[in-house]
Amino acid sequence: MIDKTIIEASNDDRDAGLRADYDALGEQLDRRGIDIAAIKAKVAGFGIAVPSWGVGTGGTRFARFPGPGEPRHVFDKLDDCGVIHRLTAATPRVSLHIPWDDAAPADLLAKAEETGLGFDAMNSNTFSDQPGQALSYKFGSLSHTDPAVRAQAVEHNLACIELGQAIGSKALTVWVGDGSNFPGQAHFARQFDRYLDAARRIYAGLPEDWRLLTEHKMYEPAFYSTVVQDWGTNYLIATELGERAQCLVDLGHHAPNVNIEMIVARLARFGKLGGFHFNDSKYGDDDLDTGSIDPYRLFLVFNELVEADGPGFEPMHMLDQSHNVTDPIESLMVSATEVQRAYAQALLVDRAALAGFQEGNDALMATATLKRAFRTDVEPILAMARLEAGAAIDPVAAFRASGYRARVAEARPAVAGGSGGIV
Ligand SMILES: [Mn+2]
Repeated sequence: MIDKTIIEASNDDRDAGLRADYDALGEQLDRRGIDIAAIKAKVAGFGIAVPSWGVGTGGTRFARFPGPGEPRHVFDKLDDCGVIHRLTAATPRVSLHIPWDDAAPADLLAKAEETGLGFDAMNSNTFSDQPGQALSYKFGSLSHTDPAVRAQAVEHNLACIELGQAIGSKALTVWVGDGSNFPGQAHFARQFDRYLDAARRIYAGLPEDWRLLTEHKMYEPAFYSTVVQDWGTNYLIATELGERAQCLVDLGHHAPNVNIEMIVARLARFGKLGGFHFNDSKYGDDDLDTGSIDPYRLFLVFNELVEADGPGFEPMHMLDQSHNVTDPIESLMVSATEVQRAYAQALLVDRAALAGFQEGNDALMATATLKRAFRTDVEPILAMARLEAGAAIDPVAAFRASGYRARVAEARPAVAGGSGGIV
């Protein structure tokens, strides 16, 4: 995939500079009572899952402009995901989407072994119709008025669990597009009751060591009302279903300016924070690259995660974004790094000082305490963690030097643009 000598040559050019920067940062942190090696060890152990659908070029409902070497199937996708992990050492797992990635478990496991990857949460799809499907999801899936459609959607989710079990996954993520486009179209209470009833049947099929993560989204594809529209409804679902049901927070699935870090703190406090889909946005569910618009918000989310950390607190972390104008591999590498950066910055927060300022109502110093951590350039920590793991100091530079994209473009025929983005 990526020749070892390419990474080594790329790192040789940057090694001395990195060590000087790392030592300087280490001295600075030492004066603040922080052990840089401890932070680096935590960053090195922090993995972010890559979505299989993220390595293909995304799009909007207007158009899609594919790049060269688009993955043709799940095995090409795993190759690309393997490259991302090889160069960043930050993305050890892939999240599959069924039926897009459906394949024989033995073949998936063999490819995972070859690419050095494992499998994260399984994702079901009842928001679009598949070829040969008996009943349509046009008017909903788990909350559909027709019990036969609901049964079909439940069966699909159970099949996702079955495949996931065979490949070592431990969670099922469910997002439905169910909702309504007109006032009066759906009866809110009855529709939600139908959803809960169907979700209970999925939960009943969940293995003991699995979690069911439900993902809320404010709007789209339903534009008047959405069945699982916000964290409040999501919390109700997780509470109704049981202990192994938790909420998944996709950063893009909220109204603009919503205080997501506070939602994170609330869900964490009550044991219902199951995981994340990281991305960034300016206006809505933009699915822009993580940290590209508001890195401070990402940091504030991680500040709450570090604050809530303790025994049994194990939210899952995955990227979920659409790469419309960049090479998806490059975007995913940069985004995984941005997640690690926010985590490292959050680890630098002086929590004792912050608690003191909070108790003393010193708003200015409390916020300055956060800003001090956020302003610290932790890049040498991230880069050193990569170097020590045999990955690249500069993943994008090494990727471009490798010629991987041009190589796979020869093997993978160009695909037509078409329409249809990624949700
Ligand atoms: Mn998502």
